[in-house]
Amino acid sequence: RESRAMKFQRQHMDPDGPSNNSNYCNQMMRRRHMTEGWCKPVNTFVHEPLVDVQAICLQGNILCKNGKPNCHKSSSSMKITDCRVKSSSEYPDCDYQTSHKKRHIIVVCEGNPYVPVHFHASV
Ligand code: T3P
Repeated sequence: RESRAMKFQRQHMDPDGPSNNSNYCNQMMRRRHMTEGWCKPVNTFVHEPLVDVQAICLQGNILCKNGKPNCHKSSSSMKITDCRVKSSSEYPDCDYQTSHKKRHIIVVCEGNPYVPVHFHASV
């Protein structure tokens, strides 16, 4: 079965992207299986090498909103794409707004090896 670390990579990693088109989120949310059963409302893809995203777990340790100490903020800003479902979207025709940004990202890390398992926010 899929580990939490593999799930993070499926949902949030696209190092070679983004392809330069406004359909990016519609294609990627489907291709990465986030439009099955529902349209996942918000999802961020990170366009940086996997090793650089994994390294965030060794950077800027911050308290998570739930009080746990395993949130980490990237020391540099990263290329990301936010996908947000449009209010007019109706399952199963999941329709997303695509927004390319450069932001610091906050991830939750877990396990041994200590790797990202959850995308928390961009700031
Ligand atoms: P996951 O836990 O599968 O990584 O917070 C609920 C979900 O929304 C969570 O999914 C992360 C995702 N999310 C983003 O991908 N980008 C964002 O900027 C925010 C706020 C949430």
